Amino acid sequence: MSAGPRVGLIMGSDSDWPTMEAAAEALAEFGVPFEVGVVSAHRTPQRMLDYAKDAAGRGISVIIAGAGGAAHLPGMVASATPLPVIGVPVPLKYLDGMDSLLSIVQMPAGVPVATVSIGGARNAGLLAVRILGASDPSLQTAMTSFQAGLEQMVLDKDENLRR
Ligand code: RP5
Repeated sequence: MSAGPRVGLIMGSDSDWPTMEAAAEALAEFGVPFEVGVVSAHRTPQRMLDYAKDAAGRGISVIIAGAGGAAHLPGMVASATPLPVIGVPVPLKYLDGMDSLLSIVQMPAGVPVATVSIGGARNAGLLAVRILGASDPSLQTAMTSFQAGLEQMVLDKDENLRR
């Protein structure tokens, strides 16, 4: 397996980072190597196409793309790569992120983007881990332990409430 990044974590602007950082944290928790970059569908369209076209050849297996407002980055990247793309709707000042969500989720047939919730970057990171885990037994085992931890957390909270 390549020692290079396996997940490409990109966003339309550095202003998206406070939201997207949670995806990076999730990937780091599982020890998944990733790269981070700003790739704008509207301001750097050629860079976006180059990134999408080159990613698989560079050993990237999953792309997480976050954008806000007229959030075309995830869909456009998905149109130019065979890799799975996870879209993160970044909430901006207006419209509570509904604009971002609808821009990302309503893809035409044939070009899928796995869209997480508004601001759901942590789940995007965890979904990337699950996708990689389908062909990486140690990662899948780590995800199973993580899920057991979630279950235990709920059981502990339940027990605390009952005291
Ligand atoms: C989108 O425009 C970016 O993803 C960001 O969410 C939004 C605003 O970008 P900035 O004006 O803050 O650079 O393309």
